Amino acid sequence: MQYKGIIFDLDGVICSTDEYHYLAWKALADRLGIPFDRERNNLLRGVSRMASLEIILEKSDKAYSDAEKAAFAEEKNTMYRELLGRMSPADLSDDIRDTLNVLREAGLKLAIGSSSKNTRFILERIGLSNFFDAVADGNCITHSKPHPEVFLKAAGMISLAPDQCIVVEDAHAGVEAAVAGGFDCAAIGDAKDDERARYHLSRISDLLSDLQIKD
Ligand code: B16
Ligand code: MG
Repeated sequence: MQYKGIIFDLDGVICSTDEYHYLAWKALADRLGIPFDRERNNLLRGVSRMASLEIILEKSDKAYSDAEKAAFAEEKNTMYRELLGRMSPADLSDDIRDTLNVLREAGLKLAIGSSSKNTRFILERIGLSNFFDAVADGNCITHSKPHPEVFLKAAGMISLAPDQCIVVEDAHAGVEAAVAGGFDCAAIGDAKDDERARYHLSRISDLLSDLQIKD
């Protein structure tokens, strides 16, 4: 097997916090009278908090100051964290848990590469605080996906080159980031059919057969 490490996106790959992002952004958009639906929410996948807010405000006919925008982002994040607080290890699917364990037993280095500044909190909620060999997240980058910075950071943390790792992503912006960084990508969920990805997963455990780790 050509890979020595796997870098997982978090939201939409390891857990379904993407629905909580939607509910929190939707509450803010409704309060401001801005049209927002699940289709528009898909544009926010993998994108940083402030860049997500800018996409939502594109549909507003009002101009807001930087201070107002910062307050909106804070308001959304407070609602989002309240929803995250309800998560528990039961929110980790059997498919993800079993796959992670098989990959670990196969000797692969496992890392997280997420745009989210709430990554540590989420990992704690789902009982994976101490599972990964490295966590690169929104707190340690200056450029959000589709820039490859977060994946390059994660690869550096596990001392591997991009061509020794595969990135698992659910966002088109994340697939773009992986490819731009020189990584092979396995796409799942919203980005499953993205042609830039080398593998197309219906579920995470497909990774085991695609990488010939387990039939
Ligand atoms: P936060 P990922 C991304 O996480 C989400 O997909 C994206 O919707 C969100 O805006 C971004 O994190 C920032 O999240 O507000 O928690 O810092 O998919 O890269 O794991
Ligand atoms: Mg994601």
